[in-house]
Amino acid sequence: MTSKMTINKYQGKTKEEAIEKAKQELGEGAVVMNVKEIKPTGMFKAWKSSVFEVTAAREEKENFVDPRQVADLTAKTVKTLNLAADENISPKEFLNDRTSDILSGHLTNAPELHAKDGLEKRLENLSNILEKQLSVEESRQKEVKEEEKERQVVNPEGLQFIKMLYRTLLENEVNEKYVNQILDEAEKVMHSGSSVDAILSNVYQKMILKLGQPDTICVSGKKPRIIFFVGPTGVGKTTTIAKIASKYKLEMGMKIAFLTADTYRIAATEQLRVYANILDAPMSIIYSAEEMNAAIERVSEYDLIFVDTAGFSHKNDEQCNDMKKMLAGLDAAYEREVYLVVSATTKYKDLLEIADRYKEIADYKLIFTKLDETEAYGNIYNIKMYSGAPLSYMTNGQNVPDDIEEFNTQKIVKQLLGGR
Ligand SMILES: Nc1nc2c(ncn2[C@@H]2O[C@H](COP(=O)(O)OP(=O)(O)OP(=O)(O)O)[C@@H](O)[C@H]2O)c(=O)[nH]1
Ligand SMILES: [Mg+2]
Repeated sequence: MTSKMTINKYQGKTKEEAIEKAKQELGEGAVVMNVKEIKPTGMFKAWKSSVFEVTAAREEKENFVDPRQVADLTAKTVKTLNLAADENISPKEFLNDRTSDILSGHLTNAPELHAKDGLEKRLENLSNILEKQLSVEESRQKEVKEEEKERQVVNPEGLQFIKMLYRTLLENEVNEKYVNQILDEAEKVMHSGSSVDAILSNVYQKMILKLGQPDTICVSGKKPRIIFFVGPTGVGKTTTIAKIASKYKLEMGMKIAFLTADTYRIAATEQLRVYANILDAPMSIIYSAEEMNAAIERVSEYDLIFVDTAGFSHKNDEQCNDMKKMLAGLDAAYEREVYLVVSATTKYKDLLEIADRYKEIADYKLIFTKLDETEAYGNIYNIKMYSGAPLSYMTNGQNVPDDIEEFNTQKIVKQLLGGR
């Protein structure tokens, strides 16, 4: 599973311009690690504008990890850790510590708290750490000879730190197999001289790469673009449509229209109607794929057509089939995107089933809602890893249109690692 990583910095007048440059050089698989605004300095700073510097990376291997392979990996972790044994901390103790501390609730003793403060500070300062590590690692790579690499031993301080990261990730409900995978990969590139900062920046980079670059609505393609929102009941599909549609209409001046296939519940269509009226956008109610195509035909000169659907339980076969038919019935001339909307508060096991169920319907991108209702974002990581689907948006409240942003990978990874 080891892989080569290319990492570089790119500047632009805007964040988007810098990311574009990164994509040109690193390819579409480029992932943004960090965005820094460089404020002008010097005598004429008032006349100069900021420059945006983006640190982007690309890993030369597929992002998607088959969950079945992860099980193997977890088993392998034991072996890797044996190699990383240190005289002061035997690998066995270390491994046991990883889990037993959690189980026995020894999470909040004083030194641990102190260490956590340090972790939070480090995460706040992460862009500097990343930069420093970039140059340190470059020069080290040249120094370290191959056979030396094989004898890598992590120092006790490093091991303690890894243990703390392990606990923090578990506390944030990242599934244990993924936690092991992350730390296992990080341990492979560690050596006796690895500082705590080096470990942190390595783990951070690994996680960002795994989550991949967010993929939101494509507005440069053919018009009209049909955007479907599917997902379980009550997760926030209709609200999220209203938020996204508002942004495209009000901030980008696009022509938008709504369709709703949510005809199962009384008054379900009324909710979308209210938003359609506010945004002065046409809305049609559709009962079949034929009606959908006819309705799209009527607004075919529009940029984006948002399709709201009825939430249904992943256990409901009939509704699942109806949805499959509806999506499959879309006239092939139209370009479509499908977003699976899920709540960050849903239980891990249910999310796995939901991810599988909706895969039968279509390839989707993921939207996570209700981030304001939980502290533990581990499921975001878990479901991304399990489904391999791109991340797109995240929402954090009921306010339309404000409580939404493009998926902020850096922010989420920092939180998962114990930042605020
Ligand atoms: N706290 C919080 N509430 C949200 C968020 N997004 C949506 N909601 C609320 O969740 C509830 C359900 O939202 P809807 O948009 O109706 O959900 P839906 O998925 O369309 O529901 P159905 O159509 O019944 O399947 C509403 O009270 C929303 O205000 C969010 O990000 N945070
Ligand atoms: Mg709805």
